[in-house]
Amino acid sequence: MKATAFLTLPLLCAALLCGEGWAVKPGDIPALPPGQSVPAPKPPAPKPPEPRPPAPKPPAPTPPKPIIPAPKPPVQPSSPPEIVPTAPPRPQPAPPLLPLPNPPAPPAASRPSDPLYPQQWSLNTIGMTQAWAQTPQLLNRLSKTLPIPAPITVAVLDTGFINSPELAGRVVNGYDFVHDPARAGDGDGRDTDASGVGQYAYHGEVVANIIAAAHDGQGMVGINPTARIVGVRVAGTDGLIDPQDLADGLRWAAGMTVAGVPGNPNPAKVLNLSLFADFIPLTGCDARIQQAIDAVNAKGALIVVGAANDGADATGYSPAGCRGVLTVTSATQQGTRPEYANWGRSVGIAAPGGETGHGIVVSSLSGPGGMRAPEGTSMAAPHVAGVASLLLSVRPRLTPAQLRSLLTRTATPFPGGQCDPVAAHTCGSGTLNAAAAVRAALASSVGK
Ligand SMILES: [Ca+2]
Ligand SMILES: [Ca+2]
Repeated sequence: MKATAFLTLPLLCAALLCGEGWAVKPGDIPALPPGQSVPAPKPPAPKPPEPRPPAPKPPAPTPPKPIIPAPKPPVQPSSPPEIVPTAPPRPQPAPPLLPLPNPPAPPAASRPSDPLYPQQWSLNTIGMTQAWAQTPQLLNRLSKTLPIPAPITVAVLDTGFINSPELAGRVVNGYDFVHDPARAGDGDGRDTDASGVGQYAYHGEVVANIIAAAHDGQGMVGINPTARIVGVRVAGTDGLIDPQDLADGLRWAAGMTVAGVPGNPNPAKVLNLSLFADFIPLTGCDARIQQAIDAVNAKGALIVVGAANDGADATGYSPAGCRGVLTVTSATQQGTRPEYANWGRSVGIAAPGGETGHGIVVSSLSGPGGMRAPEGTSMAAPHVAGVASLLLSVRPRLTPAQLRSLLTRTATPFPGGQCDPVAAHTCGSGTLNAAAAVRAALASSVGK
């Protein structure tokens, strides 16, 4: 393994930015799959002040609701019942002057019936209901009542591909870039099967679900339920990321050539990186990663990056401290910086990332009861990536720079103008505001 790999040794969760608190609710330590132990990710290294799950207790997945609701007829289109105009009883011949009983109906799916939705507080925080209401053509896609926009492809560079039912038919097994067989856990180095392996495989799954989970009356809802996900594996079973694997994965995800690797038939317009590599010492952006970022930007794809969970300046991290990425830190529901969240001038925007006892509720095949509630900047970044994909759905020609601008200038200001009492601990321009971002995009023809 190359020298840089040593730099990626600390905690897995550090590399993956998962903050480790995957069971967020008080007293809710989920039972791990057999043979696993609670991710006590951190070896020696400088352990971030990350919030730890409360004392272990038997799995009592807080969510009152079952994840997988009563069996539904298999092929039921997820179109919201309300929307799909149940053939309105023919309007009378004479156009009534009085408004019809049902007003111009808020777009059907803007109020999903998925059982975890009421617990997905982060979606309210960023104004998703209002954002969806402005994009009815997306949510009505399955009902075929409106023109179908071309789906936007988002690459999730992470622990790999998981065939989540939330992404049925919209998730692609990308490529396994983990070159080191000793860390890959699948018996070889790079190969065409990007399937997640090991106890951290869920990480890429939940990130993808935050971005694109179906509004199908089951589990959770995603930010852009029409997006397509390409699962690109860059993290080993140890959860760590080798800089060269990441650099190659970045290029491939955007559709560029990587020696020895078949081309990506599904080039992405948005890349989500809830991770970092090369972080000890924190010397700043790795040159290989910066070059890959520059190439991806030139190709016209936006790179969204988690700021990491060390409660430190994100500038030293790769890729959080690199040029040309949109670095996302976590904000609480109140718009303040959770202790674990990195900060500083390289951070462009904040988004909900969860806190101890108040995590980001997600569907997860391997989670207790089919759900988890992790926290960390790993969860904040995909909120931004999801909204970016929504913006591209309505304005497909927006450039990475235009997307960054739209997202940051429409953000909700922090209370009192600061996310943290310490002035230097900045969190970007504010907290992600999906409703305002979509409104601004639709108000302009830029990128149309
Ligand atoms: Ca492999
Ligand atoms: Ca769902």
